Amino acid sequence: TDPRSFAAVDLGASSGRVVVGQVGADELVLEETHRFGNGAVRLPDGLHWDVVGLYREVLTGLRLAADHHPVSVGVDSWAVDYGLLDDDGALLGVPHHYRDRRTDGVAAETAERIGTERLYAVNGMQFLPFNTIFQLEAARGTPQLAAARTLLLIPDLIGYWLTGRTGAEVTNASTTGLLDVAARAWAPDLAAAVGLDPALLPELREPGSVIGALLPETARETGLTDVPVVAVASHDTASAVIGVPATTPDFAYISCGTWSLAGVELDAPRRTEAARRANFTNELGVDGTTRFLRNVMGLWLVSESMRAWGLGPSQLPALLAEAAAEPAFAAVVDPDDPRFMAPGDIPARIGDYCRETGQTPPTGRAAVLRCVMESLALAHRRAIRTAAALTGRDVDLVHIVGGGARNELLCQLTADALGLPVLAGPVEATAIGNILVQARAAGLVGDLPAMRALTAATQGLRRYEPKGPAAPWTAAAARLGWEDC
Ligand code: ADP
Ligand code: LRH
Repeated sequence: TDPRSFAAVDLGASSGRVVVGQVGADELVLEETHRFGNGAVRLPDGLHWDVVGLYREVLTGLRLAADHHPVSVGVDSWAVDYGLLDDDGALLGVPHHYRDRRTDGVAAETAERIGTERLYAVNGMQFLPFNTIFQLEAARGTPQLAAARTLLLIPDLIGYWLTGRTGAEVTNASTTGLLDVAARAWAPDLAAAVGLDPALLPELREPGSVIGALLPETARETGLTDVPVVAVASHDTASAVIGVPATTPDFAYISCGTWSLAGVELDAPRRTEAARRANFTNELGVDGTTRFLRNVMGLWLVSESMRAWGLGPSQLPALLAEAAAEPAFAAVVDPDDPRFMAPGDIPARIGDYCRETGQTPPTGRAAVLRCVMESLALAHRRAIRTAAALTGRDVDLVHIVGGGARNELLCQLTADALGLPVLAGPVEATAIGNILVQARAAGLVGDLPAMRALTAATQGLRRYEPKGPAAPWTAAAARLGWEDC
């Protein structure tokens, strides 16, 4: 079969892009046609996403992609956030950003009320304050919810605007907390528990199914004729894990961007009491797989520090080079401390954390970055070791994909902290996963191992061997009270 092209729309929390992938028997070549910034917008009622602005960028990207004659389009984005449609299909209000504070307090209270064990037994989700189910509790009684007829997660909303078709793609639906993860079906009683009419939850669809043709006006605007929108693994992390170039069974992965999503792939959800206590999630993947992982605060700590310093992303590599020359283990923080979640002055909060834990706060930007890199490496170590212990997997290699694969210091420190080799890349694993699911729907690639073999054979990867003694990492973990790893 001749190679064919597919257009991936990948919306991350810090940037969005439209990527065209040409896929053949031994071929996977990417070309980015458009990249644009993304981030929170503060309005008087809290933090939001500019979804209409994002949609305009999507249309621009698709217009540029049209020159490459893609045979289909797929959309993925960050998880959990949603828009509401009224009876006429109009968007009700501006979707909230998951870092908005309206779930403060509400989330824990709601989990307690429903029962944390009961919740986990059904939805298998780690407790994060912004899980959709808790956002809906916080939104209970608002006029928008009263008028709403349909709830759409962000990629499904973009898909609706492109095609006029509603639905809920299942990998992303599994991040709502409203799904029975074993049945791969909505759990109407959980919806009812937060006062949500289950009728708002659209029909579930599986990756690889056709969503629909572009509406005549979107086809005209983008220059894409007879090009369907295909459901991909629309949770960006689900697509990223498809894009992990694993060729051996005992791998772990870290999808490292705004968040570090660190864990292993399982062939079924694992909802043990130990997994619940360790706050491990069971998110659904393609082909019946489960992403058994933990959220680690990730490069948000870097991008938000850069913002506080008034620096742009282009200034990061030079600052990281300076951080690499800073003294090791001067200070470490728990990146998942709730104080780091909301936008604001991250370097000042790191200073506070250090003072409270009897450490000398880092002074200077390079020292702050060094502290963040070691803290993230330590959190990676804890997440991967816990995943291994909870599943009995003898992890022998850690894949790092996403923007973090460009961060040489973090990749090396993660290898050192774990005492395991790290294979870094591809940076655009999410777009690759998006494209490969479309290519499979078109009959061009085989199963998940075949997709991964194609990625491994065609994408540039870099290997980091672990260096240095383990003792300082164990001591640093103990400083955070993490004796168990
Ligand atoms: P998301 O999809 O969550 O928006 P990405 O996977 O695109 O995130 O990763 C973005 C992050 O990658 C940035 O915040 C930055 O820390 C890191 N990054 C990007 N380019 C580089 C680079 N040249 N060197 C080091 N880190 C980089
Ligand atoms: C990463 C991600 C992650 C979710 C978070 C809200 O972009 O989708 O998997 O936990 O955003």
